[in-house]
Amino acid sequence: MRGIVYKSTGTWYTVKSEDGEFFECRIKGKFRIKDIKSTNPVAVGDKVLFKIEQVGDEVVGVITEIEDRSNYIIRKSVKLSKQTHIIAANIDQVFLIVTLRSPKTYTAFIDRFLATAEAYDIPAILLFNKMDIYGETELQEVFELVSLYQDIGYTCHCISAKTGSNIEVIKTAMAGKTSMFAGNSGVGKSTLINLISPDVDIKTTEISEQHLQGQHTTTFAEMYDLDFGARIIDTPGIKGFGMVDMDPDEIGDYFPELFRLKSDCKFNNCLHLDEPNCAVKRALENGEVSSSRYGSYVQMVTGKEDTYRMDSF
Ligand SMILES: Nc1nc2c(ncn2[C@@H]2O[C@H](COP(=O)(O)OP(=O)(O)OP(=O)(O)O)[C@@H](O)[C@H]2O)c(=O)[nH]1
Ligand SMILES: [Mg+2]
Ligand SMILES: [Zn+2]
Repeated sequence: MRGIVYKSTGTWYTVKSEDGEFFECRIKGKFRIKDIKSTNPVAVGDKVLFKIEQVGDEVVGVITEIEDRSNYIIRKSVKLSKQTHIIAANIDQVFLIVTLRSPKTYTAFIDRFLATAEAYDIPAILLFNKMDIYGETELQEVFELVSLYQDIGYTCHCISAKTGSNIEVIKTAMAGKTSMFAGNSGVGKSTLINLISPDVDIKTTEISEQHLQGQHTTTFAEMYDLDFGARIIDTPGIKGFGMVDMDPDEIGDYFPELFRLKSDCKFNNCLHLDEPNCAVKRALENGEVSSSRYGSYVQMVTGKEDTYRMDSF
């Protein structure tokens, strides 16, 4: 039988078959996934083959095979450990919820998130939430950000999870797909999910991870079916995606507007910092590349994200 993993505890996996029936499954044998040392071979979102076995009086599912993943997100299981934990796989899109106030979402956070999504190969969509509370200056700022990120190629929507404004657009974008929601604490993830699908009770980040800072305990994601034919993956305790280690020379590839300019730089390994005849620096000077984006890029390349990483991104 063929199915998708909706939940995992590390030993048991809840798999939904193509007929829509849920089975509690175990894994048989060893699964090796190329290039990654993972503490868990099967993750939420995985497409699997499984069979039903009779063990005594009990009927249990046994996962026998995992299909190739289109993408997956990981996090280190313990700080500094080489072992990684796969949080979820086969994600069609991720929505980053952004607010200008209560709380303020900084462009450094947005840019790091978007770069990580690029590295993971997951399409990202920006949702500017709490549109109902902004004054004129803030609205102006939202529109500038929308224009900035749309020009780069990201889809943006302005919404209010409180008034329901523009929510249909998001439901349409989600239909038939597996989505994730991310964003700082308080931006409205739970409110939005409750609005979209009132009968799904998702617990998002209720436990403060403060005391666990830097430790990164195992996080289990869970997938939910929404009534309009969408799937949503919830990853408690993660406001972004887990972590990816990026080499300084690949970070530029995850900023689409910088990547497009790279071939015009004098050096093909240009980091766009102090190299001569750099197309990115030129574009920055004439305003074609935004200074906030460039600033985020430099921050990431020069490794100033270490404190940020501690911040359970
Ligand atoms: N005015 C206004 N308030 C909102 C909107 N969306 C959410 N809120 C409020 O913002 C607060 C935080 O919303 P939550 O949905 O709990 O935020 P969250 O992103 O789930 O936060 P964590 O679970 O801590 O990660 C709540 O008081 C919501 O009522 C909105 O569009 N407009
Ligand atoms: Mg929440
Ligand atoms: Zn350059």
